[in-house]
Amino acid sequence: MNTQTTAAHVANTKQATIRTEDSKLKALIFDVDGTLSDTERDGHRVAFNRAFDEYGIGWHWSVETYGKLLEVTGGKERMQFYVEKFLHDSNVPDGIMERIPELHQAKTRHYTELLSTGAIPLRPGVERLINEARQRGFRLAIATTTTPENVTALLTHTLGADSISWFEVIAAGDIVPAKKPAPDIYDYTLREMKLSADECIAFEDSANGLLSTSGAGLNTIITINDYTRNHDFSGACIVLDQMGDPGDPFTVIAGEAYDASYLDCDLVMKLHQQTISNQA
Ligand code: XBP
Ligand code: MG
Repeated sequence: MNTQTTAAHVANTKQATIRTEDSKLKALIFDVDGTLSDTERDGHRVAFNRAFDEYGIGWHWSVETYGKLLEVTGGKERMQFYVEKFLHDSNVPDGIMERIPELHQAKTRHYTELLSTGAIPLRPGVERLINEARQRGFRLAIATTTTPENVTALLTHTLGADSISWFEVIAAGDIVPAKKPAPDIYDYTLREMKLSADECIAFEDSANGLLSTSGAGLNTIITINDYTRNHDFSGACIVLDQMGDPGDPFTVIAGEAYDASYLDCDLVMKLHQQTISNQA
């Protein structure tokens, strides 16, 4: 599509509402940590520290250190990265690498306990968008690096236990060999749903997430958070500070929001149509 056609298309898209049945979009695929909920700083980080205390190994991950550790996705992989890149050999507890799986189980226990207190809510607009997508017949899935129990606990304590069944695929954790930024978890989700990448749109919060979706050929809506606001999001459909809600508008960091002030299915369909037209 040439520049003129693209401009005309964008102008049309701006005015028109796309009917669900006219959109090629069939499914919405959500990342969890940082996207559905701000889980890292006050959830995962705290749970890691509680597990370290429980095991008496004397580690403590500050908010700042944890930001650096987020370069690596996956809790077990993150602990290995910490040992290899952050500790001097003399500070490495004996046999710690072999104990990482056990330490990680303790971390998962602390994390799910934290979620059960209701301490970690969904981000603005998430519940509204999911409800609207369900009403309008979009298929839903989750593609995340975190442990499956963590997803179940988050959904149960925010949207209710029934919400687990709203997602036809919950792809999580070690289900694939390579975690994000590898595309494996999104490739797996697409295969399970028997959908092509251009029939879906993904929601992510981080550069690792975007590398993963892009590797799977998916278009991606980014909502940043404090840990990811300086990441490189080139190639995303749009970059927002949050999904927003009526009365709680988003800020557009990059991209075209078609005069919307919060992310709803109409805007999601416009963003999807715009990007698949540009790619044609
Ligand atoms: C999320 C993660 C996760 C959590 C920890 O990445 O990196 O590893 O921090 O989860 P993304 P576990 O949002 O890109 O999927 O400890 O359960 O592995
Ligand atoms: Mg994330």
